[in-house]
Amino acid sequence: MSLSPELLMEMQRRMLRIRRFDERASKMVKRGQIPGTVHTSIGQEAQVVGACMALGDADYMSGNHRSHGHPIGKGSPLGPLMAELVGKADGVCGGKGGSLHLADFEVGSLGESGIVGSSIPIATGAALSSKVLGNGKVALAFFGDGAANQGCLYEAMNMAGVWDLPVIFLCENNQYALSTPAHTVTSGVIAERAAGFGMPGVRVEDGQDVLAVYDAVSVAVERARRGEGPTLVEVVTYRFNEHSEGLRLGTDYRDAAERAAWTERDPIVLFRAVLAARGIATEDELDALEADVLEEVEESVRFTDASPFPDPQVAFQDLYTDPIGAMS
Ligand SMILES: Cc1ncc(C[n+]2csc(CCOP(=O)(O)OP(=O)(O)O)c2C)c(N)n1
Ligand SMILES: [Mg+2]
Repeated sequence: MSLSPELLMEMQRRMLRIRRFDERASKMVKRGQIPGTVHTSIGQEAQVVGACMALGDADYMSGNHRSHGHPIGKGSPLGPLMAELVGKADGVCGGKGGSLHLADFEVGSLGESGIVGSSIPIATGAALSSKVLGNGKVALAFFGDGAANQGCLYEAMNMAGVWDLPVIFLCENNQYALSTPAHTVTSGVIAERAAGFGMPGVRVEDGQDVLAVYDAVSVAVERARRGEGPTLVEVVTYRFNEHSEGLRLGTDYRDAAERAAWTERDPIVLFRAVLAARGIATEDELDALEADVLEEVEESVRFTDASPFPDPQVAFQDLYTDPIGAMS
């Protein structure tokens, strides 16, 4: 697939945004500036950005507990996301959601939750609404290898298959659910489960290659857009950090040699080399991009610092919608 230099540079920019944003969030949570914990996508940026950028701006996406990167990949500005992590009034959800509940409807980010597997029915429902409304929008659900064993995935895949819904089931196989290796709890190959539901199943073996992910998801998006129905895409990747920051699960559940081999395959370093080798940007331009993104993240922290905590009076606002106007 031939992609414009601007698009390729934007992929690198968004991967860098995720990396620097998550590094900053990791520091802030350890200093007590962010309540609770955060789950970073460090190491998984290619898989996130490749999938998000294969979608159109108006398309839908739903995430999980490891989901700062998903709205960033979809183009969300960093300030309101960082402010949300800290619980400030200018956060993207008014400071009431925090790290586990970012939603930015402006970029089609329908939300995320700590309930493993919950992204799946949400995106499937969004795809059903697209089909009923005929608005041409595609929906993508991000979920992990652990979530791939939740029953709701198979209920959703069955329904999406029967109704040819424009949905993509995107399994981020980072090979562990907390400290549980996927091969000890997962029978067979996740992508091959698609066959049981009459839909294509694709396994991207090198999820550290943003273009490989982009290409695979683009095919699925085109199929959905043509009205031909869902696709299951499994992307093999690796998280570089702990399951969540400060969790201290120990390190013995992941072999040191395995970790070293994967950290060698840093998606941002790899793609920088591609951009340079293809003459898309000079080393100086790539350095400037990195400095620019660092400044964007610092600006998001200044935005957060300048924002107040929410007024207690708004605590009970926005808890429920008024779905059919029954209260009026
Ligand atoms: C329904 C449910 N079961 C269990 C948990 C506890 N839990 C939180 S994250 C997690 C592991 C998820 O692993 P995976 O789906 O592979 O995503 P990853 O963290 O690797 O991105 C578990 C079991 C939960 N939050 N929700
Ligand atoms: Mg996992």
